[in-house]
Amino acid sequence: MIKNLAALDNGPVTVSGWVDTVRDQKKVQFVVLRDESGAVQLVNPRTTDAEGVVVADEPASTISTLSQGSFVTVTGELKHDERVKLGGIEIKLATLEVVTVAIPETPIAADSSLDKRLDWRFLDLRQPKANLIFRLQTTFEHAMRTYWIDNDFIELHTPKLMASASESRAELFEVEYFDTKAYLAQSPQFFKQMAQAAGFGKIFEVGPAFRADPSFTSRHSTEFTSVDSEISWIDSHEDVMQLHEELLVAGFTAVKEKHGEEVLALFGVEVTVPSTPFPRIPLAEAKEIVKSRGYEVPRDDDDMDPEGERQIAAYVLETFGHEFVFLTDYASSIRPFYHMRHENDASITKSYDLIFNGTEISTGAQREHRIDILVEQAKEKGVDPEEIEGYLDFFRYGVPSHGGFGMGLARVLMLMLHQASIREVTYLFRGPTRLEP
Ligand code: AMO
Repeated sequence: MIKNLAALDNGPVTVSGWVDTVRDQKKVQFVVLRDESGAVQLVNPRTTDAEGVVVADEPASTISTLSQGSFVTVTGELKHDERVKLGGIEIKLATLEVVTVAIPETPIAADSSLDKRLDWRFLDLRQPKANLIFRLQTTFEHAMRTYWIDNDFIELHTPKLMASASESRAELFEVEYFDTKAYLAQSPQFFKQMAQAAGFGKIFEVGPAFRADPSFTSRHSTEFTSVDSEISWIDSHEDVMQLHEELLVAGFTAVKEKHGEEVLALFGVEVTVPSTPFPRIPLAEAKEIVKSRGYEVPRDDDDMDPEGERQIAAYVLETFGHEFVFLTDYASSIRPFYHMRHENDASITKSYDLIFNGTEISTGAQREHRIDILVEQAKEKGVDPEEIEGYLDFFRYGVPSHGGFGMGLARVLMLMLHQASIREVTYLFRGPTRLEP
């Protein structure tokens, strides 16, 4: 790989990569060769005859015809030279083999529309910024996984084909399943709770989730990677929030250490490891705060709308200097039946949404584990207990107090890197009109 060349001594090398630029000068040719690890300058002094006239020999003739993006393998002499701007090394060419000639007309350019770039995603992903996004994602996931494993969590892989909905029926993908119907999992919700009935205690899953959401917002996709965790023996949703904080601190610390400088250089963004505890504000109070800032909340009895989320985030940043805020105690009327309600006020739930840089990245809650109350809450929400018999059975055999959260991985990356759309940070985006590539 190109990045390993810097550590080698002067001498013969072989390297492959994509042609980035060609400077075809009279006496010398320069080629910048790139791979995912970096770039190196190739130099080819032209051969001249006795009268000083340039001779058309190899590899000079081939270099003159190279199109950008062609994939080549070269051999030559590596030389360390501080004067070379690109990494202080260059390769004096001996041979150049063209493996693939790129089609000269590149279908996308830096100013192409996002949609066009997504059509040609494999070319789009060659940009160093895109490459960094997915290396960063790997680091972030790895750090979370290390946290879970160090803390004795069990990793689950739950089925994505289900017999019933786990969240709102409105966003459900139905698929033919032999002579019956199946649904794509919107969340591992029921299965991660089942693990508590099974006595697993602490679990996590990073896997796909599907939502038949027809909207074209910058933060929704029809398939996304959901980061889920669920724990038993909790006193309240406060325990879930603490787990969530520790996990994010682990993830952000690793990202800052490994990629902080690159993120600053390529995205102009400083990665900040959040301090704990994150601010916590009950939803009703948050609405009063944004109203006092002059923002008209569309509905008092509904979720915080996207502009409200931005307003409360701005308030939290100004007041506490924090990029995260837990909005807690959502009204029971706008939460799923499985959220536990407060003992002294059943109109509010022991739940939260986590807002990061002005957008929701997660929902979490303590779950209702008492079967009678759970059935009542399901009926009240219009969920037919017969349809979720299998789920309700968990609670007929005793489940400890428990809670957990689901977090959209791409949302975290989008907000961490100040990207305008989830499409930029999703390897292959899926939306209402996009099923390819
Ligand atoms: P919720 O429906 O709020 O909660 O989803 C949890 C988180 O998943 C992400 N998310 C999405 N990301 C991209 N595109 C979408 N269409 C999309 N929908 C959701 C968001 C969101 O905050 N079962 C509960 C979680 C729990 O209580 O454990 C659930 O799914 O980041």
